[in-house]
Amino acid sequence: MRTDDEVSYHRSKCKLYDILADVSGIDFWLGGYDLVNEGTWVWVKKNEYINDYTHWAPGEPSSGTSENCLGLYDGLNYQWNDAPCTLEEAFICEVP
Ligand SMILES: [Ca+2]
Ligand SMILES: [Ca+2]
Repeated sequence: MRTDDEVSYHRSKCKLYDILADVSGIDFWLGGYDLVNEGTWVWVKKNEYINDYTHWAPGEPSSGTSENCLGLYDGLNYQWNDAPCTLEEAFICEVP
C-alpha cells in the first residue's frame, strides 16, 4: 500500500516524463549546484542539501570543479548530470 506522499511523487514524475517526451533533445537545469563546497550539492531555491533523493547518471557527477550545476541531460536519458554553469540550457518552473 502506498502513502499519499508516494502517490503524489509518482504522479509528479509521470508529468515530468510527459513533458520530457515533448521536448526531446533539450537539456534542463534543475536548480542545484556544488559551487560552495565541491561535491556538496545544494538546492538553490531552498538552500538545502540534496540528500534525500538523487538520480545521477552512471559516472556522474563527473568533472569536479569544472562542472558545478545540476542538470537533466537528454543524452543520459534525463538522469542527473553535473555540467558547466555557463551553459545555456532550458529550465523547469514549479507552479506554486
Ligand atoms: Ca562540481
Ligand atoms: Ca558531468
